[in-house]
Amino acid sequence: MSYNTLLTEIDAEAGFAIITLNRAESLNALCEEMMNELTDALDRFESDTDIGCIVLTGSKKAFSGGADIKEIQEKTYPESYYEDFISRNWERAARARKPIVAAVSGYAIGGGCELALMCDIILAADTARFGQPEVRLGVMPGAGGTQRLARVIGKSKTMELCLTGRMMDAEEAERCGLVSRVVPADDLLDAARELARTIASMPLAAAMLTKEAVKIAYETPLSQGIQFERRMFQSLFSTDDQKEGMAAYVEKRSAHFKDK
Ligand code: CO8
Repeated sequence: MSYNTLLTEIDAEAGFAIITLNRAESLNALCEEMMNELTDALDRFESDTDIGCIVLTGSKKAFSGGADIKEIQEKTYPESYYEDFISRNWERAARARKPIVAAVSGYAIGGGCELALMCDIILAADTARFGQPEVRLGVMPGAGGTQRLARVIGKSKTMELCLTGRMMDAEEAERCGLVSRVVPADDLLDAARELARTIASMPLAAAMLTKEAVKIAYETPLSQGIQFERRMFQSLFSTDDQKEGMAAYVEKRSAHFKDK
């Protein structure tokens, strides 16, 4: 499958896919076509049972500079409301059931930062810069920024970033828990591939249920989250991979998972 705004690649041996945002001339501004194509690519990789993890990345200069300002600048409020374009194709990454790693080099700002926040793990190059500058355009974050960012880095820093449009660098992003790790820019893709390879080698049901349970932590009160986690944990005892994983541990050998 080929796209106008994305490049895709599958590592069949390791069981992961890479989606590269590919509008470098506009710093990967997230136009409607790109969001539709991203939705399509995610649908495709999610339904491929040989794929256990997806990497989403951009160019060296920009993961993404945000929503395509040139495309949306003339929209009126009724158009924006009736078309509901944000709900239509922007939340696909957030609905993904397989783990997604965002590999961020350069700018991840506005909708670009929000897209990274929809992923499960953000791996940052030392050149990465994150921010929500929408207020400077007379708008505000519209794809989850005020909500997801606040849950991840807390109220005060979210307020500061959203109210001033200030960008933070990779080091600050790691310090406040936005990114899992910072690596030298030249090593970013190798590090993302290695991470995806490791995740994809895990038993698929265990990995997907783990992801679902961690996400629930952001959406429910603690008591409900704990209950959900317990049910997911119990359900994994119905899988062959649980039997194999535990037997391998007890017998001091490597596990051979069926479903990965
Ligand atoms: N939209 C459209 N074009 C863009 C965008 C963007 N978000 N970002 C960069 N570009 C274009 C520039 O216009 C320029 O094009 P051209 O060469 O034709 O002039 C090209 O990319 C290169 O950019 P710069 O020359 O500006 O590069 P610099 O290195 O000088 O600056 C910056 C990099 C600081 C990232 C700068 O490009 C910038 O400030 N970009 C805009 C960032 C921004 O405000 N993003 C927020 C957009 S609003 C948003 O994301 C809301 C999301 C909510 C959901 C949306 C649903 C649709």
